[in-house]
Amino acid sequence: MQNTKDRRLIIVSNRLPVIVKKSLENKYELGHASGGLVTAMIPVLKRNGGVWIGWAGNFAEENIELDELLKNKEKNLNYRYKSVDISLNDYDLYYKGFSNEVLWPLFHNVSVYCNFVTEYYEAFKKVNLKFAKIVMGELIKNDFIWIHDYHLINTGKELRQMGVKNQIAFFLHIPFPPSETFNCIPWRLEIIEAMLSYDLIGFQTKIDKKNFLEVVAFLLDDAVIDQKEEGIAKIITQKGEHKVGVFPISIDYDEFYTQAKSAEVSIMMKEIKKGYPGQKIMLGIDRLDYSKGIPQRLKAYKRLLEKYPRLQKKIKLIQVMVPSREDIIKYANLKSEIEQIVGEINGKFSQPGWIPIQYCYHPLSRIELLAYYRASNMALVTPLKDGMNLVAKEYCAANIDKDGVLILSEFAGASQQFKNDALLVNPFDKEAVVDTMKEALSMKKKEKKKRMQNLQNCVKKFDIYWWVDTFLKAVKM
Ligand code: GDG
Repeated sequence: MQNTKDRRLIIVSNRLPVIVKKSLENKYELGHASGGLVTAMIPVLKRNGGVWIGWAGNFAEENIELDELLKNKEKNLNYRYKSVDISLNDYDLYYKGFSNEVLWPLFHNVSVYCNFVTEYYEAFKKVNLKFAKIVMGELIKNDFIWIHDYHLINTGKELRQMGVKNQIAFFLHIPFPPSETFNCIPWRLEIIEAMLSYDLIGFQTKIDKKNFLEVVAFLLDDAVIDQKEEGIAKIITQKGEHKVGVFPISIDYDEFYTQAKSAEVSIMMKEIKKGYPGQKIMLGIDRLDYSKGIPQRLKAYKRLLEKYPRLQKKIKLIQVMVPSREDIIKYANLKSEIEQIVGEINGKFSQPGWIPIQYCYHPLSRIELLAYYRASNMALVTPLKDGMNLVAKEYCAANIDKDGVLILSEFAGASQQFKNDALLVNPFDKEAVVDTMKEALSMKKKEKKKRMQNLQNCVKKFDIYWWVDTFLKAVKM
């Protein structure tokens, strides 16, 4: 078999890294999408080349001529984009419905948030078939197809049914839940069978892999599982052999580090710090999502100010929230809840010259993002559940002065790699989070430096190129 590196790579994900927007002159143009999958996959395609298939955020009914716009974006790139049109109805049922009101809460272990609607599942299968047809239109012999994330679990199965013999792998960016949670979904058997259309199924952590293997053992009587705690496990069914592995996703460390060191970022960092003289900056950066634990974090900050009143005027929480899925009611309600808590805290504690929380509800540019990372004395990465969490890794890569502390939830995938050098917290335990914030605020310079150096070494060694190489090696093993 040809080396995976020599074969053309076809990446398939729900979203493309470019997104259609209307300009002030009412013209359509392409902007940049943000999110963990995009941050991770751009360097992979930059290095390996290939085709990226996904949705550009437009609706089929808008009849936008995307090809020309995409061609312009591809200039100077060694990879191509191919867009998949989605109708308004598909968006409602497949994207908002099945992907984000069923699979997302289920996989993040909150089955009570799931709306198990049969129509959603039907639309999910229909749109996955559509993606598979677009892949077929692009496919040449020996292409390696790499499908990403929960929205497209079924695409591999559709490709197999069309007779595709190419190697197809799947990577799940979000957690895989324990058996008792997964089993709530009425279509559990079909979903598991769809996941077994792939030659390799990749997870972020050992826990996700273990959960998946337990579900397979529970649901499929005929599956033989050759399980190894470390390394690649094998599942043998009547349909064939499937590998299952753990691949903690990462970032392009060198790119983040170099950009964070640039004059542009340094100047902006100084500006930010100047805005808060004599204050230690605590930073939260998240997509708007209930999995990120933002209300819990804000309540812990409030408790910190109550428990240690001397800290008032000496600390500042900067909470950046990137708009996401606002047209889903749970997300719209969450935004209101967060804004109410921010308002309460600022209302209760503000004094002349000091407001406890600076709250931004808009995306930052990469330069601003890095400047905030560099300016802050600690990052609060406290999700209730998270596949990996790249903000934690970016914060470390950007910490040029090695004077920051990472407070990290034990329920973020990243905690598996960072358990010795980040301060791990249970985000549900408010008092423990408060005590950990206090510990971080009082940490000695030497200890901060030692911990941050270790964290940086880890992100540098296990960067996005290590991740892709390890994954591709496992495919061909
Ligand atoms: C999913 C999984 C997994 C955020 N705000 C801004 C901005 N971002 C970028 C960050 C980071 C990305 O978005 C967020 O990535 P996360 O990993 O933290 O979270 P998800 O979006 O939920 O990603 C996650 C990931 O996939 C990869 O597998 O780690 O567990 O849920 O890169 O920098 N970027 C810019 N401005 C912002 O305001 N430019």
